[in-house]
Amino acid sequence: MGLLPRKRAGSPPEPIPDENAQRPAPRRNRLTRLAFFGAAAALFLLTAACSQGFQSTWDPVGPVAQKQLQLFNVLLWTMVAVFVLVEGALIYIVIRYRRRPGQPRPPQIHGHTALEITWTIIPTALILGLGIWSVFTLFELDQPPTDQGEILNVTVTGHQWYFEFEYPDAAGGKRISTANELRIPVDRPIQLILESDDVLHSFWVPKLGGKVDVVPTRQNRLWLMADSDLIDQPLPATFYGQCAELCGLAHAQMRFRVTVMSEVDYQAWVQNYNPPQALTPQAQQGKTLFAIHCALCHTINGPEIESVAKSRIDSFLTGGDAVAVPGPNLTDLRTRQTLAAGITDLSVENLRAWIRNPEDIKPGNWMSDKAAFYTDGGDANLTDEEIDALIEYLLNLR
Ligand code: HEC
Ligand SMILES: [Cu+2]
Repeated sequence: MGLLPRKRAGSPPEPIPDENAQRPAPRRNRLTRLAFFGAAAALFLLTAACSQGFQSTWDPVGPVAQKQLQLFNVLLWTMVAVFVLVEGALIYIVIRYRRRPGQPRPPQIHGHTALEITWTIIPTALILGLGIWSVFTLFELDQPPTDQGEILNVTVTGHQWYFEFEYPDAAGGKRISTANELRIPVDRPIQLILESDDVLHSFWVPKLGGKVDVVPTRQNRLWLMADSDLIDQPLPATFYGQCAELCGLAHAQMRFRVTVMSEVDYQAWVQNYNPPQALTPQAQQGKTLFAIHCALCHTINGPEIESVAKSRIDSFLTGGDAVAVPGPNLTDLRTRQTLAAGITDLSVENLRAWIRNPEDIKPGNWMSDKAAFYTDGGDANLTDEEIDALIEYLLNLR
């Protein structure tokens, strides 16, 4: 550090007027400062606690999230090193070469060719290196591996405010459509095609990978894989996802789950999707009510015929008064853990509360807004018996 105060020929110290010499030192309020540092420390601890959570990127369970974490770690620690070096040098120099009372002002020097070159070259090299590595990682994660099991395609559609998952080729050509809970087999690459039929959303499962924007009129791609070596809990294991792009009133309530299953369990789920139903008389009544009140927006009998799905979406997009809103597919509702994009657990009680008045559970949802049996955000125009019959039908209780 002996370089800095060196006096260079031809550049005598420039006198700088000392403006602050006469001013009294400002009084600092110790309490305010203490409160500030206290608040900062509390905030730090609070955010540090978040890293232990269900949506932690520090605990990857698949190769994509793992690669992303690696890149993040390298970027983070390089920058920490730069920060410590630069700030350390700064603090050292400020203290070492400060103006001391009774001594002449230290010489002011401007420009030192060797130093200027050094601190231009080092950051340039760092940024180039990190930038190139980032781009390589991007390319590396672009395509799913072809040598690690059969790739499973899933189309993800973002809706206000839930995600829909379609499996065009789940098994033996069987089509499957579900919502809010994505089921995937372990140790197989999953190729996700991301679409939206209303506004921008963003698909993110912190422990598996992401986030990729879900953009209307576009198809984005993202692949994921759940690695059994990294999952330290028995299967089926659930991981938490979240829409990561502000998409409207209930954006923060737009959660989803990814259930990682063994291949055998996954195939069994595929086989049991939309089973033949033997309905009790009550469920039969529920079926009739469903056709009258709910079928406008929901499907309960397997994936929807594409033209019907399209007309539903078109009517949603072409005007505020359109009644048909694409609602979650309810075919496999009884196999899910949660209701309305992870807001509450799926139970008869919660389902009853949801149908009675969804606004109480998820403010801003389109069901209370558009379904004819809710007038002005109030309770449903349905009797208790009718709601019970609907629940019996939805959960297919026997
Ligand atoms: C105007 C369209 C519309 C009608 C009619 C409608 N719903 Fe919905 N429903 C929705 C939408 C949209 C959602 C998604 C709400 C959200 O999560 O933001 C939804 C969500 C649900 C859910 C939660 C689904 C899940 O995956 O967790 C259930 C259950 C449900 N509706 C049942 C019904 C029943 C039963 C009826 C008939 C009595 C009905 N809905 C009528 C639009 C509708
Ligand atoms: Cu969203």
